Amino acid sequence: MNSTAAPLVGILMGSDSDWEVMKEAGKVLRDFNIPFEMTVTSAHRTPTRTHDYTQSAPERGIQVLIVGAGAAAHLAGVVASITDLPVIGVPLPATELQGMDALLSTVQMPGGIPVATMAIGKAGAKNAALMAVRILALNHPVLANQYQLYKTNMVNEVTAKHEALQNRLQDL
Ligand code: RP5
Repeated sequence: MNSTAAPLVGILMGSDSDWEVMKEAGKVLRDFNIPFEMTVTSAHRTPTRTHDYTQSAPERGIQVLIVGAGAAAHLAGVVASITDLPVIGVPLPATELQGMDALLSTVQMPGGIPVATMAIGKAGAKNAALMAVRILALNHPVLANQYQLYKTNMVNEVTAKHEALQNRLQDL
């Protein structure tokens, strides 16, 4: 894929304080050369901006939305209520509740408006991007091949870890 082409994925986050976690999604998309954009917008603080960004996303070529938010994290659900694009939610650990508040706010959608909710935090942000890769790969064979290679590399890494563990066992 051409990473400088028009963005296919939009990443929304409720605050700039979400950047440290949400950049993990950006890293994955960058590694797959998927063009993406990122924006800060809040369901509660900037509802009009959230509405306008989401409504204009399809006409700008966006095919998948990744939405990270912490606390009373309604952003992914609100976005999913505005658009028919697939919405992947990432609950963020922004308060003393360490993400449990955001997890429940994001995952407990009423029937009718789906949000594909990932794990809390960095693993969730990473998996959100990988889910976007899987969705886009349905119509981009090059991406499907890249994803197969990604999985092969993961298998090789685990095998290498197993072998390193055998060496450590010898030293017990
Ligand atoms: C949420 O509130 C944001 O997504 C963020 O995780 C959390 C705290 O935001 P700030 O007070 O740091 O701007 O809306």
